[in-house]
Amino acid sequence: MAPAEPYAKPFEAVGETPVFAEERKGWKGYIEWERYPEKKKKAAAILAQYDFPVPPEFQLAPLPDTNPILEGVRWKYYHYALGSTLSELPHISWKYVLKEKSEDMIHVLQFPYNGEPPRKRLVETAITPNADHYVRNHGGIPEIDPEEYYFEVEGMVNEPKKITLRELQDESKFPRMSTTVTLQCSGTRRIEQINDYPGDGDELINAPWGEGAIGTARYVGVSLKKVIKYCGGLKEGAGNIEFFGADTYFKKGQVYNYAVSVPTRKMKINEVILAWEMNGEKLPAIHGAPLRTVVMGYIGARSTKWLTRINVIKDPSMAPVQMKEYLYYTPQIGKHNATYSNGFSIQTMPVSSAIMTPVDKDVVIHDGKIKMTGWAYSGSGWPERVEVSNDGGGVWYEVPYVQMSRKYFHAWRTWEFEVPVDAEGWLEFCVRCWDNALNTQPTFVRSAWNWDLHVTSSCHRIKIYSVNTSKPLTAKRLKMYEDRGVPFLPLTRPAPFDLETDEEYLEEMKRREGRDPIE
Ligand SMILES: Nc1nc2c(c(=O)[nH]1)N[C@H]1C(S)=C(S)[C@@H](COP(=O)(O)O)O[C@H]1N2
Ligand SMILES: [Mo]
Repeated sequence: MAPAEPYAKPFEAVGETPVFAEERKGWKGYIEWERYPEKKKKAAAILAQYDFPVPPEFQLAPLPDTNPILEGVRWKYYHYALGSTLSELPHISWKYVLKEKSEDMIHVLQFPYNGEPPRKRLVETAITPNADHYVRNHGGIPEIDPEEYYFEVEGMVNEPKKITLRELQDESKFPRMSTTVTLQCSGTRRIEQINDYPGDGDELINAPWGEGAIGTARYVGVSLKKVIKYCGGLKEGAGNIEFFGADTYFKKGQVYNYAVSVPTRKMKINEVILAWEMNGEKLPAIHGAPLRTVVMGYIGARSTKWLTRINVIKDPSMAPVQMKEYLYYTPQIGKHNATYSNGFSIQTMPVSSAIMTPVDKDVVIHDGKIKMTGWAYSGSGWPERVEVSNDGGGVWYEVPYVQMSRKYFHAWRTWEFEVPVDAEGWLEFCVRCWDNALNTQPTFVRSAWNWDLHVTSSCHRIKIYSVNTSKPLTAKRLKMYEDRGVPFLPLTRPAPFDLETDEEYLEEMKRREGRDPIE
């Protein structure tokens, strides 16, 4: 790996000066960029003075065996470079990780924070405890006093307004809504694409997610439709709704606030909620407190945290996260012919699923059935059937519906299943989900590999070493290990005893008529 570039200037010196002021009283870490083009220019000029460290190579090289797996040095330096309003954010954000997340999270990226829970625990409950819900941030975590909180609604609405949290929570003005929703990052299971064929690393590291960048919670809030109505409804020609977050985002030397958009249709069918409560608790800071959007069935990226502004526009947002990222390319498109317009813009999450236990490369001792657990999800419907194969996708077994968690319009189903297994040795298991419209999943990672490494929705595969004790010889051999106190693992260690006595061998050979025919 090439050493990081030397820094042209000492960042600490710059980091102590408040070059850019806080935008609002009671808000910490929020610089408004989108309303002030001059300020954006100034920030770009500051950033241009430095040689920032290059992102580490983590795709062509093995992933570091550390937790956090990746640190995000470059992104920290972006924040240091812009002065004291942002320079403390890497530190503050990490404090929230320690405070609000489970101790054993897999910290895929330290800053901006990206983390997923341990595989086994994620599917123990159909509703994910807040402390275990994955987190995907593009910047630092702003600290916002709920008493000082408001968001603006503007653009193609008849009566633009500022709405405080208190007002939004006033039930005489806005009826409440509560829905169980699965959020899934479109980068979920990216590591499988990387392992087969590396792709775009992106500047904000395209995190090497496993199967845990998905979580389910019950959110309470107000339907965006009610808020738009309160603002006098849409103006003629309104087509999309843009959401802005308070966090600062960087792309090719420019600064932005996090921003994305969804079609107005999504609001009209009550599939966008402005939420302040998650699983009966106040929305945690790391998940967007005091208020975030939750967009049902769409990739997690559209569910904007630390909401500052709702802007109704005609066409989809031209903010980088909407226009330049979350694109899905065909196999004819690679690094050197990808553009922003020639990829799909990923909005609705396709059907996907994963086996969470056992995990890849496990050695499993069983008596003819291996218990598996996992999840299944569809952004455009709900999982109707889950199937597991024990031979890499030839024969599929249906998971009985009683072993799947209940159906919701907008959430995953967790499942468990005892898969019949006869063979010994390495077996490839895979899972696929069918949703209510009979959509299912591509068979191999290769069938769906794409340069941007999004949406790894092919059948999730794991290799398991099967040790089947319903076979008398296997049961006997395991007993030999036990009786002699010989460790069973690692699998590759040779057995320190004979597999058969000479007498047993000769007797068996006689029964088999010897090695060769007699005549
Ligand atoms: N303001 C803001 N909103 C954001 C993001 C962000 O970085 N900033 N990340 C998005 C992405 S890519 C995902 S997958 C989800 C993750 O939500 P969670 O961290 O609450 O699980 O938040 C989305 N909303
Ligand atoms: Mo995401």
